Amino acid sequence: MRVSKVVLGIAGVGLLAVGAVAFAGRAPRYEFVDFGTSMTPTTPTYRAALSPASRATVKEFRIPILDATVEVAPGVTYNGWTFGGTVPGPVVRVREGDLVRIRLVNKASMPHSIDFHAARIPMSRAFRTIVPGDSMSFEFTARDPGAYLVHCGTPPVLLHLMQGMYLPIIVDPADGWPTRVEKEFVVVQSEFYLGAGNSAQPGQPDWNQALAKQATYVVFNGRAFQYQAHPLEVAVGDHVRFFVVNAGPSFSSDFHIVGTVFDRVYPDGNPDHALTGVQTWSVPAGGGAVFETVFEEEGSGAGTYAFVTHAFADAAKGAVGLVQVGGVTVASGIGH
Ligand SMILES: [Cu+2]
Repeated sequence: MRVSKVVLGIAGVGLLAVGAVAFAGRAPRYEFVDFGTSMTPTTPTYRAALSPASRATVKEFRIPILDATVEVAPGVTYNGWTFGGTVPGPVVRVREGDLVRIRLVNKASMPHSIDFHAARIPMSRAFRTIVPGDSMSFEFTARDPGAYLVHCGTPPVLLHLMQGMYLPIIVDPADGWPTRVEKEFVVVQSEFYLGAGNSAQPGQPDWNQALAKQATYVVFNGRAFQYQAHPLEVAVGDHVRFFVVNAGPSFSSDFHIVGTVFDRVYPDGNPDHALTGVQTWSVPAGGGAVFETVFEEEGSGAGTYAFVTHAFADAAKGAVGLVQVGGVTVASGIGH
């Protein structure tokens, strides 16, 4: 996770930067991340590689809502509505038991809101709509480990989702994940519905196309085909964990990696839901799951692998990427 401003629990440091800094012995306790002062990199790709959650037990996130022109396919721009200026918005990563504080600031031109699927909290209070120029704060304890969707819930929700208002939140289990991995990636699937128009201008939403579920693009992390040109990179022998969150608004993601089998899938991202030996698992719109596999020498070793939604009409519209194992050259003519 990109952290633009972290308050570390070093004695004598940080007290001036933010109020309410707390310490547990010498351990850092409070972290403040401002998604308004640094954006998630989206060039050449939205950054899919994840960093661990910090050890802070109180994590505060300032999330600005911004109108932004985003690139949804190579050379195709779109007038989106965003959390933090990118689609998807930034990754929020916390640990089970953490107190999560959200400060939402509406710097856009429309009323918006934010809905955390990982929160147990009255929606009437935390997920209410705020007008441009307004802000709001709420907090919740992350009680349920998993991979969750966060999205704008302002009606019509379909419109706010197809405009790009979503981000993933990962809640790591209190005792950590049951298995060790060398690499972690986040993959958020979503759809875009662009009406026909002047291709030189940023795209606009097509409401009727969205109602008819006729997506123009189905994408991973906001842009069609981006990880074909720039594959995710892992080493031979790496155990890899994928956090797959499906923002929809309307399609399932039938997540599959060509050339391997998932050792474990955790529906909802909860280790209590463990499945073993899985080829494809469907992540519903508004859902998430964790997928684990290993790219080991005696099996799925050095080479190139495709990750897709196995609903291939959707993969053909952009929801396909590559994993490059072992630094080999990406083969031409890959059939996915
Ligand atoms: Cu919105």
